Amino acid sequence: MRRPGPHLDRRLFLAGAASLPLAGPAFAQERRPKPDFRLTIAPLSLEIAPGRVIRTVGYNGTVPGPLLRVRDGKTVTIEIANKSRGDDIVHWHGLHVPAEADGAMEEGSPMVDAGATQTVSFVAGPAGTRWYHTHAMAGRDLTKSLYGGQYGFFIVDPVSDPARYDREVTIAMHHWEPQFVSLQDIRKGPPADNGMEVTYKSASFNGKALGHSAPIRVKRGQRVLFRLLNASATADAMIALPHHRFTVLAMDGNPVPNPQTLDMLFLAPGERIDAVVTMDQPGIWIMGSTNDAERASGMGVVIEYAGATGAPQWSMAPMKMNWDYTIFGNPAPAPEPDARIELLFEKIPGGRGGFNRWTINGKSWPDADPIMVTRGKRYRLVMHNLSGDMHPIHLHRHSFEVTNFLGKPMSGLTKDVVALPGRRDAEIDFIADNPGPALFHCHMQDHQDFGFMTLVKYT
Ligand SMILES: [Cu+2]
Repeated sequence: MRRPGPHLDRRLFLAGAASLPLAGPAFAQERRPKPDFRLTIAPLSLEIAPGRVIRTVGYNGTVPGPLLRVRDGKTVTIEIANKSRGDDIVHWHGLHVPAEADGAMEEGSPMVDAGATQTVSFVAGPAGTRWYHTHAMAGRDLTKSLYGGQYGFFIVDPVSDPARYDREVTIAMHHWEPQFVSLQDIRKGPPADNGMEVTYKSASFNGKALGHSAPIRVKRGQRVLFRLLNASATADAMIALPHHRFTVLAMDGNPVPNPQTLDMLFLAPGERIDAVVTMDQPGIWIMGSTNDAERASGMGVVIEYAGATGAPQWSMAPMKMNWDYTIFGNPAPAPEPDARIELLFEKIPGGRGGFNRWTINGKSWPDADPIMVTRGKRYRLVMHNLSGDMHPIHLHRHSFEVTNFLGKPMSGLTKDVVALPGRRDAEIDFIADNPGPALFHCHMQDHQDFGFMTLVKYT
């Protein structure tokens, strides 16, 4: 009896070796192109202030994650390595990408399993301040999804940019150390049946609490473009820079028809504002939340003029501002849509210690009725917020035009998140121009996780 010995082994080996030259070119073709960007999802310790360490998860060891920047129309390839303990997914917020690449499991994009690597490729666009963030679910786990540090800017540069500014500063705002509280404990006289809400102990601009990052150093006369992003899971932001004014050029990355110059800016979770500030008040200033307690918890950054000395100043009389999108658009009504779709948003109170649920036309995700559309048609979503809470409404893979805000018709303002105040109505139009399922949801992490979500589906 012959035993299969080294001889046979060598033959097998040689056969394998002999085939290598043939397999070589095919193998080379199968190799993935070198990615333009690599994102590694991994746990990290973020020191927002000396001794104040947040244990969280982020991209490439930083919070925010790296700035990804590409030219409009370029095909971009991104390799995502998930070195965290949980399955995750990265969403390209505001980009018009196919459903498979969008980073939303509800649309059928694949999760990045814990320990796995995934390569995603898409054509970048439209131009503007976009961002990327985890689209995992958090539910009751306040360490997950956007409660943590998985967010970053994704800037798509226009093919030609008339740059009306001297320099650019990106600021991603975030709130940290979330905790569930009963609304009954933080406010007086709310309905007793309301469920848990989320509050935060600390906040940051670009991952650092106010006073603990290098100041933004400016020179007199400089025009600074701030690209602001509210990357908070659930908290809105009202921002000011005392004695300076913001000229709003773009919202959610899209140029506004009527740039406005304002003392304060409001950003709901998910929203971006591009605003230019002319630096004409030498000194050392705090740019930050208009809410004193929130600023004290870290929400701000120091702006320092060259040659100025002294402590950073915050000098602003408390102001109330009703944020109104209509001033950035045109008063003329938008063209009539092909169809109007009525959407009612309601809260099912969770009761003390419970969780509120959210419904769209009476149903929560995953039972909510899809919004059915036909390619090429223009749809108007007529939204009625029957709850007392503000909802930043977001549509994936499409932009929309705000066509009515709080009863006022308007046109020309293109966004991908619209903050709909409690017990008010708004209308948004979109062209069904990107077939495949597209997620429509509230950007409040706790609202979307508890039912406030449905899909736009193409017939
Ligand atoms: Cu909401």
